[in-house]
Amino acid sequence: MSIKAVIFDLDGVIVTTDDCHYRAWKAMADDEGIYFDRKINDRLRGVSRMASLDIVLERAEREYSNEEKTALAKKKNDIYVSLIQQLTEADILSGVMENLDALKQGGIKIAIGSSSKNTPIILERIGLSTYFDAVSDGNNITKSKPDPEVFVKAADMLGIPYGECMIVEDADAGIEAGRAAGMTTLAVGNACGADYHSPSLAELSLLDLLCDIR
Ligand code: B16
Ligand code: MG
Repeated sequence: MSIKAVIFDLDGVIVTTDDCHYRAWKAMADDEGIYFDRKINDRLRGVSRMASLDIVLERAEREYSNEEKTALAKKKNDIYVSLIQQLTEADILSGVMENLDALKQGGIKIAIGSSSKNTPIILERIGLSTYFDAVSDGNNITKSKPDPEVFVKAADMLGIPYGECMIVEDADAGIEAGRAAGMTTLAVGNACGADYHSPSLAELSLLDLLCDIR
């Protein structure tokens, strides 16, 4: 098998936190009188908190100072963190645990590669804090997806060459990041530009796919 490790995005691939992000941004935008909908929210997938805020503020009727932006990002995050306290193992997406267990049994390393600074809270809430071989997230990177940094750091933690890693993503920015890292890419859902696509992990045996890739 030429792929030795699979690096998973978190929001939208492992767990259903994407709706919590939407509700938190929507509450913040409504308070400011800024138009925000699910189509705009889709542009925030995989994008860092501050870069996401800049996208939300495209619809604002005035300029915001850096201090105001920091306060708005904190306000959104406070709402988001309160929402994700409700997460449980039941919020792990369908097909995820079956695939993760099979990869582990097949000797494939597994890691998280997420832009989110809230990754440790989310993994703790869903009972997977110690499950992955490596966790690379928004707390150990300086550049967000589509920069490859988060995936490169995950591969370095695992000690696996980039060309022997596959990334699994739900966001265009994440697929771009994986490609920039020289990794094989699998898109779940609507993300574009990947080597492989699947509607979700419930429809796919990742281990079988890796065996097919020579
Ligand atoms: P936070 P992922 C990303 O996570 C989300 O898709 C994106 O919507 C969010 O803005 C970003 O994390 C930062 O999250 O505000 O919690 O640090 O998809 O890369 O797992
Ligand atoms: Mg995602």
